[in-house]
Amino acid sequence: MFEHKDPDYLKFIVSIALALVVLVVTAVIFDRKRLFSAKKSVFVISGPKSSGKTSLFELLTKKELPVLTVTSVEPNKGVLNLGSQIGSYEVIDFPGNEKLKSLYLYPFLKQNSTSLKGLIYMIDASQFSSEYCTEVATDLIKLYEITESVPNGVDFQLFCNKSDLFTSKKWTTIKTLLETEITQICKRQVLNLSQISSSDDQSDDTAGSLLATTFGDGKFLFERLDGNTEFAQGNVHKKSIEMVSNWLHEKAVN
Ligand SMILES: Nc1nc2c(ncn2[C@@H]2O[C@H](COP(=O)(O)OP(=O)(O)OP(=O)(O)O)[C@@H](O)[C@H]2O)c(=O)[nH]1
Ligand SMILES: [Mg+2]
Repeated sequence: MFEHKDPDYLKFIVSIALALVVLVVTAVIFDRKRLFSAKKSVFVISGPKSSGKTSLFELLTKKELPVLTVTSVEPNKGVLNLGSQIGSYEVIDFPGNEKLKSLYLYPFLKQNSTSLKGLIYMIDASQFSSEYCTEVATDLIKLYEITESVPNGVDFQLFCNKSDLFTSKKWTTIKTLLETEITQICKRQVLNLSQISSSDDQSDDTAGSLLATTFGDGKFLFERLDGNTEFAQGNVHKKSIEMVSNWLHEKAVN
């Protein structure tokens, strides 16, 4: 009797063992997938000096305005709590100083561009002179060269801060001025590169080719970027940041 049952018993043991092996292999594959698919969990705050980045960072992370801010000399990291249903995200406020951006911001973006939920770019709308416009346009080109190199790019919100000051420009005006300025800068870059490449075949034309894709009828348009760039305005001083909060919620759930 036992001689007839043994093979069945063995088959049963082998099936169980096989099922276990399949389970373990699936678990390993699933974990590897999780390891390699970057979790988008960081919001970055960037922009020119004194535009209000640290003030916004404190308001978002501590729900209150700082009594006094000084020029940041290193990034501020904090937790952005978007409620129990959405969860928490890391938020980093980078200093606006040019040298500090090269030290902290650009390397961070290059290493973490796939884990970025979005980037809030703060502008002081009350100081938007032609020099300030050139500074912002140049800075945005540098950022887009990094963020547009990842699939689907990175979403930006260009927050025009300090709307409480009577000299501040509307976001619609700022958007038009920036598109014109970025067009001019890119055209100059493309021209310079074509002059260099005619004398030096080894020249690198990534900046020109990347931004050339965002031109329509010879003009740069924010809408043509892979990442979505939205404009908003308000003022951190009076805690008028609904447009930032709405954008953060929208990006977090998507
Ligand atoms: N009027 C007005 N002032 C603001 C507003 N937001 C920030 N400020 C002031 O702008 C100044 C600079 O603010 P910060 O938050 O330190 O600016 P930042 O962008 O972090 O500057 P850096 O760290 O140097 O890059 C401070 O004196 C703030 O009080 C605003 O909405 N309206
Ligand atoms: Mg600061």
